Amino acid sequence: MANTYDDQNIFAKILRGEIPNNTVFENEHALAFRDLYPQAPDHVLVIPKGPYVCQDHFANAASDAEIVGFTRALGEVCKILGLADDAGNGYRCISNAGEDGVQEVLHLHVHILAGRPLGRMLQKA
Ligand code: DGP
Repeated sequence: MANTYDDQNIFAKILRGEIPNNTVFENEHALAFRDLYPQAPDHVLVIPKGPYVCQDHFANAASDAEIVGFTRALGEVCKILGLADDAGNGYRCISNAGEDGVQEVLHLHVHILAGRPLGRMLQKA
């Protein structure tokens, strides 16, 4: 999978302020906002501000500061949603990549889903 970043993707437009979003949290390296098509009562997307296509691209190419900032943002969103430190009933993080992962937006994003029983991790295709 080529990690060629297209800056016309929808999340790049959100980062540039060209499209509105429902922001939950923001720091220097990451933005978290509510998914437009929520699949659970809480469905937040956390994205890095840098041009990374997917999780492996980010993990291999981002700076340490970006990785820390992004990871801290995940933690802050869990706090904001009342999920951190064993509060709440748990949650699931999903990061889809590529064709088999059925990634629709080619800018790295981690889905945080919570607020209802989420079922088994995978269904048979
Ligand atoms: P994925 O299949 O993992 O690439 O998920 C992409 C998600 O992005 C999907 O759950 C719907 C969400 N999404 C698509 N367009 C927009 C948008 O313009 N705003 C927001 N907030 N979410 C969007």
